[in-house]
Amino acid sequence: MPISEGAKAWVAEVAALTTPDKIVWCDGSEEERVRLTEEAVKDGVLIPLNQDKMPGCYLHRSHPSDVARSEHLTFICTPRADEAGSNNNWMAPAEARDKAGALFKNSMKGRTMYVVPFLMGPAGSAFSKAGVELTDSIYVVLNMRIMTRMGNVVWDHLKGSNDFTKCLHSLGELDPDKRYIMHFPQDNEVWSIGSGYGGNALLGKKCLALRVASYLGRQQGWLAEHMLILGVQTPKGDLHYICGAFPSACGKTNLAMLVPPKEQAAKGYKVWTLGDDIAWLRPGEDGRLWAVNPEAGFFGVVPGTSSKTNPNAMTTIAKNTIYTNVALRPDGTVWWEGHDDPAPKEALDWQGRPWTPDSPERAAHPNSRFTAPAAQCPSISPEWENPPGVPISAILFGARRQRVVPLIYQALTWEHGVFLGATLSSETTAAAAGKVGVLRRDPMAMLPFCGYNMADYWGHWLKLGDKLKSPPKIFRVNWFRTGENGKFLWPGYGENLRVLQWIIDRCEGLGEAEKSFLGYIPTRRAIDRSGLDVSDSVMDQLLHVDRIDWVDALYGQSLFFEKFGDRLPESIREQHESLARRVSGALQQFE
Ligand code: OXD
Ligand code: MN
Repeated sequence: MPISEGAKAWVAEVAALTTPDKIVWCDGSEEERVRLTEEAVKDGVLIPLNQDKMPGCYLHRSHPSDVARSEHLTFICTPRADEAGSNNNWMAPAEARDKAGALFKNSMKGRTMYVVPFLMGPAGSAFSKAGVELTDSIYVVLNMRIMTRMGNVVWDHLKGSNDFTKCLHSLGELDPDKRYIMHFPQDNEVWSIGSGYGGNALLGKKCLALRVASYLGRQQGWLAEHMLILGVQTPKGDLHYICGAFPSACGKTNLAMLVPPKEQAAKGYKVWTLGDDIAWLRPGEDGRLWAVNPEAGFFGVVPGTSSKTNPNAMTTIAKNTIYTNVALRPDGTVWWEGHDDPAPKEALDWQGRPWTPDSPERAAHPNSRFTAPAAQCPSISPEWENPPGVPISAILFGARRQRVVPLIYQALTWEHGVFLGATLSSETTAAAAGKVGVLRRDPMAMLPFCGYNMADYWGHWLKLGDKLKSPPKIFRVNWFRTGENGKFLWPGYGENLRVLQWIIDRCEGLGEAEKSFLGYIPTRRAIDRSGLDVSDSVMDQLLHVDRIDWVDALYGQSLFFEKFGDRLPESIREQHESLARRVSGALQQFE
């Protein structure tokens, strides 16, 4: 199919602004991958790893100040500020275009501008969205090749139409003071300058597939969510698909690639991976909710990944993977904190400086990443590129909470489930710039990614539920609860399947539960602990809910909801009040 005329005109317009020396139209071919990789190696952007031990793998070292998403420099530029809401930084579109436009002027002088057509979603799916990224970063091009369906497939998909998201990116000066990530959702356009970091620069991911897509989804009756998608095959052979929203770096990739523990595998449980970060959700004609993963690769956090925590990821990243900001061993292989191998006697750290186990700093950056093709994952589901997606039985909202939140509980209704999502809060991680370990509200794990007013977003969730004859059941999970000694109470990783089993039981109308003021909580024996060293008393601690803690939590929720004023949907307010009544009822029972 010929290249869309709109793309040609836009490329000419951007070239006039950014004045690159050369323009390269990417076609997605293997020959192109080889050529661009060679160029990246020649320019020092990629360092080839040991090709015998890690075929097709490369290391990239970023600028030391460009290692995470820059949320404070990320803007939603809708015509009115209230459309973006207090959850977003807002800038008027004209001002944003002026500010960023001044930085884009001549920003590609002396550089090549790559035209990267890409598809979010499987080829041939009516739900897929096309984008074109113009970038002066060869690292971005090679990552986009893994993370999206990149190349001529897009012109075939578009069939001459100009219905694509315009994604303009330049490394600029890689200066945090000259960095902006601007979204113009009403124009289906994104501008990003001054950063090469994945979440800021691979514009198909957070910018298109979450911020712009969430805005479009509201107009078109669907949801773009920060969710993994997995399938659990039960011993009976039934398949249940589950979506899970967790804030960045809270284990979505590990859960998505879960390997059943021995006991569960022997019983016949199997887990399939469909996606680890983003799900697009639509009501199907059958009244169920259907999910598609718009991405084609995984951009995962490296530290902590090992054969114990995520064996499927270890296999996935053994070849054809770009590593960013990990340590380099003398034999040309990579290492990070939490790797299977013990710390090397000597290595180069993520900035290329000599490192030994006595060095005061970490060898790999805490937000170092792998970019790997999803198709390489041993547990990839045969359904992962299914054009209509897969039907969802359950939705999980999870976050990192050392206290207060039990291992698992089930929402009473869809509305209550939306409330659980809206009140999600988590201790912060290294995936975004800022302090680690601070509690922050992160509704549906979408705080940094919702492209419009969060109150309207909750309203959209509620409305969408009305369209579902068989809505997924909604659960809150917390793998991160700690005991008095500060250690995690729940073993996590593969053992999380035991919690998924209860979830599936509940979806099938089984699974023992008690109704508490929070929702349905499993009875102590409802979670299968066969072969697992978790005592009754630890299980009780994991499932315990403390009323006083929840009086406190209710207060925090009120303060948060106040920020949304009259826009807060009535039903969310009612859920909050009804939780308050249940908590105070529970308190009175004990007085
Ligand atoms: C990611 C993130 O990279 O959420 O997925 O930061
Ligand atoms: Mn993410």
